[in-house]
Amino acid sequence: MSDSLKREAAARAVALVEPGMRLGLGTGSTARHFVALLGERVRQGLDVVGVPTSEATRRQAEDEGIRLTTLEETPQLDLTVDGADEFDDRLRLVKGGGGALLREKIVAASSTRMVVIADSSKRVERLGRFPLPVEVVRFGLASTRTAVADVASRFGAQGSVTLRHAEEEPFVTDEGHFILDIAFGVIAEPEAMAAALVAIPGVVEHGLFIGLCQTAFLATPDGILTLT
Ligand code: ABF
Repeated sequence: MSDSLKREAAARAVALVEPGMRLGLGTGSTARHFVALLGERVRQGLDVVGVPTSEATRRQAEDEGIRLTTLEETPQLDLTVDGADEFDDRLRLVKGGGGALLREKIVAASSTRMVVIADSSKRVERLGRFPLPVEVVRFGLASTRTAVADVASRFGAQGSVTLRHAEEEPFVTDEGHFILDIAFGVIAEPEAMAAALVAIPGVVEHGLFIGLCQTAFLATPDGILTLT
């Protein structure tokens, strides 16, 4: 999907921003357009504050001149705009392909409204096409991985549970954790599986975002589609 379509979806989200808003700033190539377009409006005088969901977004927002805050200073946000790896028509999302799922989920859960911006290739009938990221603490990795694999197979995983790597080394998140990616195919019962995953002691979070997103702006070759 072309970058200009992603930018159009981002532009729809920027149009929702009002003066004084407290914003969650997402991560990824689509959210990057949102931060860039927001930066343009800020330089035209729009006064907002933002909480970035990753160090990458923090750097971009600082370069754009967007005033930043933290959830300590600003625990309640008005609007979070973020990308997704896949989503269904009930606006259940899988996120975390970029490795920022933990901060993304904390920020989304602290927001009155979450808007997803994505290209239409991310829309699926049933979740599970994209491997589900699960953020885990480093201690006890082998035990946690076994427990995650047990849950995954109970909920229909067809493939493996893989420790994510970046350039030969295990990938480490902004919060200092590892990520396990579960190859599913189809996630049979997302809600029940989410509950089973968080019940494992070494699991910090998973990439299923359920009940957090109210609106999606989808870039399609025919224009922007809004899902609510
Ligand atoms: C973040 O960036 C993630 O949760 C998701 O992994 C990814 C989507 O990126 P893109 O917009 O580049 O497809 O939102």
